[in-house]
Amino acid sequence: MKSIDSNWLYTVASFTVLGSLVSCQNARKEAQRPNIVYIMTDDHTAQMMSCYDTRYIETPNLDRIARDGVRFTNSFVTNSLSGPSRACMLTGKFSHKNGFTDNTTCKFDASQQTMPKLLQQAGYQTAIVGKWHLETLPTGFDFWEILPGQGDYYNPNFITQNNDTVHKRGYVTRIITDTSLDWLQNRRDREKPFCLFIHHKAIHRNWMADTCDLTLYEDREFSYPDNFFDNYEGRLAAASQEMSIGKDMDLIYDLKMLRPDKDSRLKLVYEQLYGRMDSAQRAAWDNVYEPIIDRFYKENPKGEDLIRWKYQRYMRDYAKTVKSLDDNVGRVLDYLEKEGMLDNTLVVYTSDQGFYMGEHGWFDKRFMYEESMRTPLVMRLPKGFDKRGDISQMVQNIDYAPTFLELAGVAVSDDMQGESLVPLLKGESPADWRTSMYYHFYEFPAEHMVKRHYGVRTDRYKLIHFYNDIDVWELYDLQNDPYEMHNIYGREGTEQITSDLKKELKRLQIQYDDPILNEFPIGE
Ligand code: SGN
Ligand code: CA
Repeated sequence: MKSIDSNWLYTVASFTVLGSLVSCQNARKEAQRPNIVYIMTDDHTAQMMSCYDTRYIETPNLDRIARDGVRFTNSFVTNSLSGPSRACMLTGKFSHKNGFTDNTTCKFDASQQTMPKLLQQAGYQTAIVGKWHLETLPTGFDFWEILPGQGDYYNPNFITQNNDTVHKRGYVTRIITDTSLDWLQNRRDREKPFCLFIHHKAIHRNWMADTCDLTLYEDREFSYPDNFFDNYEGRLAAASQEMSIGKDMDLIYDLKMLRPDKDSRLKLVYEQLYGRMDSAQRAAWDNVYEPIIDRFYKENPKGEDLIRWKYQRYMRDYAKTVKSLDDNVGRVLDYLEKEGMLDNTLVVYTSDQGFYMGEHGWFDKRFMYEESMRTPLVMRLPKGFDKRGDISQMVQNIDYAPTFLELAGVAVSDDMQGESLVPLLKGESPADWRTSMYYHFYEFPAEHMVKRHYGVRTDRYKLIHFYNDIDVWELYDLQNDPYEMHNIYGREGTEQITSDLKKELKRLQIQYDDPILNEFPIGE
């Protein structure tokens, strides 16, 4: 067992003592153990959060968490995809250890050790509402209500604990928040501390906003990232993806340009989603989109004009979808404040990964490049944690499980591969904090066609090996080339850096016990 700092925590043993007086004291102690509200969204990237990036939109409620608490400026995932990311955070282990390497072939082994199970054993009430995406049903939660698969934005179905499917009317972000607040107010055991996961479907593709937000951002012209028109020179894997706004973004499914006489690859899927709306929702929808559709087919942009038009539509729809999320996070914060619970609660806001907002001409994620390897992470801290402002150490989503456990006074099991962030939340700067990170993406061949790859990132450099149907290395100097446009692998003068990074990569593969090392042994 890893040691835990217990000067303000209570030992697990104390919770088993019986007797009315003692249980009364215990209730008081229980009330002091911090609660955890862990809000995770889908595909919400730091570029679209004003506490990280002021170029595009405003997110006042998310910024409120950062302003009152801490903002991690170097927060990363280990495998940039939904299911894998969720499995990493539940287990505190890399994908090759928790078994959930990709969305298409895996089912989560629900019998394995997870952070909510350990919290539950230590007397926490645990709950999850929203996106789950792990194919098997949740275990380790006292209460759960999850979306089937990706779920729907409008009038979604939920799978409930007795394995029923219930149909709910309304917009998914609001419904997930309503259910979560209802659990907090009416359904939990108030004698126990709790850990509540509020896991949103938004802002996943195809970015359908709530009816009340549809008119927002329509007059805004978003600026283009410098590498919007990228030619992928020297980057073979980047050249062969299928996630480009120009080539792969669907005019009807992604951008809502539905007209009976027009066709597209994903038209049918969009018609199903559109068909889920009731007449009032559809009227509000059509009211906004019909004039845009008319203008689009009349003006009929082509070439670069069309790509720019697609980008503007994409940015607007994504921004509108964030609005509901920001508002609903505000509702949760207001509730905790009103109930006097904010000071004894860790509120976490993060995403299952980052996302491309036109960088390299893309949407989607998967690559170990910065925009998708990163994920936003802000926290409001319970009392006793004085750190405020930025935390710049490199952290990964495998760190959440050990963090929540240490916070709850539960020993972190040795087989967890993440590190507890508690020292950072206390304002400490541990001398032995990680100086490099490991990454491994598996889902290929699959949608978007991002090739399998693994690699190491340090403060300054990134080394990536793309494998499977290719064998290509990439090296980036993040200081001189922060947007990863120049692959300098094999260039004269990079021999020492490359050899040091390969050594570090091998060290990490051994430390984390990734069997890929046997397939592609790294020499001395
Ligand atoms: C769906 C999307 C993809 C997306 C994956 C994974 N296609 O398959 O664009 O990359 O989910 O996303 S869609 O046509 O169904 O919208 S993840 O966040 O769940 O991993
Ligand atoms: Ca996602």
